[in-house]
Amino acid sequence: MSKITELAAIVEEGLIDQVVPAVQAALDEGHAPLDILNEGLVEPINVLGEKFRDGEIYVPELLISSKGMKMGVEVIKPLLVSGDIKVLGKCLFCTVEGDMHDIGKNLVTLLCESAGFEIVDLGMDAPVDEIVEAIEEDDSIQILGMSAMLTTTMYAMQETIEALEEAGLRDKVKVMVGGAPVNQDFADKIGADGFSPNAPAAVELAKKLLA
Ligand code: B1M
Repeated sequence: MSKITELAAIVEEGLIDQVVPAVQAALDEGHAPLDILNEGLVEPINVLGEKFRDGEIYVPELLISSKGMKMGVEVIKPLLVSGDIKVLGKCLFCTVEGDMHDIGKNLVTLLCESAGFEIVDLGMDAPVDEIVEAIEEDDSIQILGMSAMLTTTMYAMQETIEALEEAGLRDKVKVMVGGAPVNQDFADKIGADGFSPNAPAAVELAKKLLA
């Protein structure tokens, strides 16, 4: 069994004390940091997502494994983010109001940062007013990226775009959206500038929006 497979099993089983040594073991075995991230840390969360949907596991198991994944990402992060890359632009990222899912948003943030974007991260459950205020106060922000994972919270993206319009700030930033319930049709409907289905595609979209 490869060290990445072992890591994935550790994250899935929620054995969080073993995550950091297992990430190190996968690195020592010669695996690329991005492969360790995708196959060893994100994939087990996807597997758990299906088990959660099917009622095989509950919120506490998800929380423990999510925590384990984050611990692993902290080890990988410095290896993905190089110190001497050209700054491509500045993005404000958040998960929208009422939504506590930040794993996907953190991955998008991590990959955009490692591609060369400067990031302001408002975290999860970000109130509309706080987003608008942050954009108003920082002239260098060029992209607003919003993540939503619940069908009930995705409409906060629309509210945010409307609030930006009301504040006369809509033309100041490009707006990109993502998250499991979001798709291109929804992005078009709410007047976003772009949608991406995953983190690597989000990096390409951010580059395209600023081209
Ligand atoms: Co929640 N949850 N959850 N949950 N949870 C889902 C989303 C759900 C689909 C599970 C299910 O029922 N099958 C369901 C939503 C149903 C719906 O709305 N239709 C659900 C539910 C119901 C809930 C609660 C209501 C459960 C409860 O309390 N009864 C509750 C809500 C809390 C709240 O937000 N107010 C809740 C809580 C939680 C935890 C806290 C336990 C935990 C989150 C921990 C955390 O994030 N810190 C959690 C988790 C882990 C999930 C699942 C299992 C996994 C989500 C995840 O992290 N996936 C999820 C089921 C699923 O999606 N399979 C589920 C891995 C991640 C890498 O993928 O986030 O999709 P994802 O991100 C991708 C893309 O979407 C995209 O790129 C990312 C990387 O490739 N992307 C972007 C994301 N944001 C982007 C932004 C961009 C571009 C691309 O541009 C800006």
